[in-house]
Amino acid sequence: MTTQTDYDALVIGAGFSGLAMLHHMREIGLRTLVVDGEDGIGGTWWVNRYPGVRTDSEYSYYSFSFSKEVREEWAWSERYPAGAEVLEYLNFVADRLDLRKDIRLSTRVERAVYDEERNLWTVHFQDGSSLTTTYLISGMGVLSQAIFPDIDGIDGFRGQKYHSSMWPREGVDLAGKRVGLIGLGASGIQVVPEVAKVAGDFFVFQRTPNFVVETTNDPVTAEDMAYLRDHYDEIYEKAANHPFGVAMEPATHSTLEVSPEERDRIFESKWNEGGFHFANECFTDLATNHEASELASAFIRKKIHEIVEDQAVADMLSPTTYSFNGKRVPTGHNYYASFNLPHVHLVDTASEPISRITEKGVVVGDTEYELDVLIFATGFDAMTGTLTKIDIVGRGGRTLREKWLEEGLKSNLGINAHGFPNFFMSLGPQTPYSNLPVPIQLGAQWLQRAIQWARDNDVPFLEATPESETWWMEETERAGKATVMYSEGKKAKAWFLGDNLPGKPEEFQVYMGGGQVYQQFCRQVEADGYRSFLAH
Ligand code: N01
Repeated sequence: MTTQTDYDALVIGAGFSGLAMLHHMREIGLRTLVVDGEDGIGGTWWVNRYPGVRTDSEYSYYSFSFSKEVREEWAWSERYPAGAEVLEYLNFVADRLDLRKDIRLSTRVERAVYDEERNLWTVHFQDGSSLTTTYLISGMGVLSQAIFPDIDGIDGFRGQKYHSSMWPREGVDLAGKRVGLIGLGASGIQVVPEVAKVAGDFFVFQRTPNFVVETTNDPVTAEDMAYLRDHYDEIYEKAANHPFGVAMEPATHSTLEVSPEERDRIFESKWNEGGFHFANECFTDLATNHEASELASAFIRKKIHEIVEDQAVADMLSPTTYSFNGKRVPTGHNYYASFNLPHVHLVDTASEPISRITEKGVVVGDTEYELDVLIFATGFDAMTGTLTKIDIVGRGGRTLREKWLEEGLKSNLGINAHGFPNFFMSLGPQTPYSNLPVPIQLGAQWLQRAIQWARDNDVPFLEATPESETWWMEETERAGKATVMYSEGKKAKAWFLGDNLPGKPEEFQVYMGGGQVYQQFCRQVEADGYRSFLAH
């Protein structure tokens, strides 16, 4: 049945996902609108403006490959582009592909309701207005729903208080101030060296140390960009075929099959290449074998003890309760060396937790650390947070939030959930753990083909079958449990399992079986005539 709607496709979110979706939906002639609650394009990169914010991936594969114009005309300036440069890139993409005219900013979605009779979605906005659309697409981001910790007295702090992902656009003057930081995931790790440069006294409250892979941030030269342009497709293919979406050489040997000397030589050379090269290029099994991961852990602990002068501080910075790859590995830019500065103080809150926050600062044990500024880099309600915060109301008046609470986290390949016809997710939960522009682009291209197929074949809606959801839930769990992220007894508490948020069920939020494997599953769905998306 065809009912007239305001739009064919409405996309929520104007970040990487929203821009890719708009371009690809337009290509098949869909009247498409992107809405975003913020007043700028960029999504994650619009809101995350904390000191030190930059990509953890290298410039050559942190971008789209689908536009020849963008590839030819855009030039990156740093190996790990800063947040402001990524934001510029996304604005460049929006201008170059003429996307802006179909993007409505400062337009926040509150509720979207599926009308079974008419087979359309009505999207309701915060200002009371609404629009109808045939296809509703979420590009709301996977790490966008910020969380503050549940610490006594948090609201009573009288100084300046910021979450890393809600950093004021005009910046914050930290010069000479007493600054505190809670949270040492990828965000906090980037904050440390930058705040250390300017703060008067800097108190870093650490509950769980991380295995940080240090790197250097060299300038990107004209020759580098010329090489990238000449090899774009090849580099993109490499990233698309890599389990984590990075254009890196796949490792060939197990950590356990080489001599200790050879192992150390490889660890050392990849450590020197920096960042994700260490995580991805040393050996095949650093993410899947505990013994292998422990050997990498020992190597990094040794590095920490070489870089950090005070060995007691080095001990504190060395993770022991889980091993390397047990949580998302952050890239460091002089992270460990920052702790050699006399005004940077590491406070261990594992042995003695933060008991409360007062008007003046943070209390650990009997000690009150008085602060002018308190930064929370305490993470997100990852993967599902944006989708469950608003009401996405499917068949029978049931929200996605209710479905996942009642049935567990279920979707077909993270693309669609049963009960929500023609509702699609870019980077939905249970999609690959990856350098994200790659699955974003591939996801938009897959959806373009799927919708085109549905229209060509008079299929009124695509909707995951219950069987496909069960299959994908089991496969996601199988793949997750095969990694060092999961092990009884020695497991990191982190967002990919949902256990960074009290009350959130422990379920793999991401697919750990590899981006290239995931893409094969997606291609198989097409080859099978989208059968697993043809419920009813
Ligand atoms: O958040 P996180 P994030 N008391 O959840 C601590 C992506 N990203 O914003 O480990 C004390 O990783 C918590 O401590 P613990 C990337 O995918 C990408 O840093 O639970 N501490 C942890 O240290 C990343 O994985 C990039 O003991 C508390 C921290 O807060 C994801 O975003 C850059 C606490 C939260 O770490 C999320 O990273 C940045 C409490 N009550 C982020 N509650 C790039 O690629 C929480 N913590 C550039």
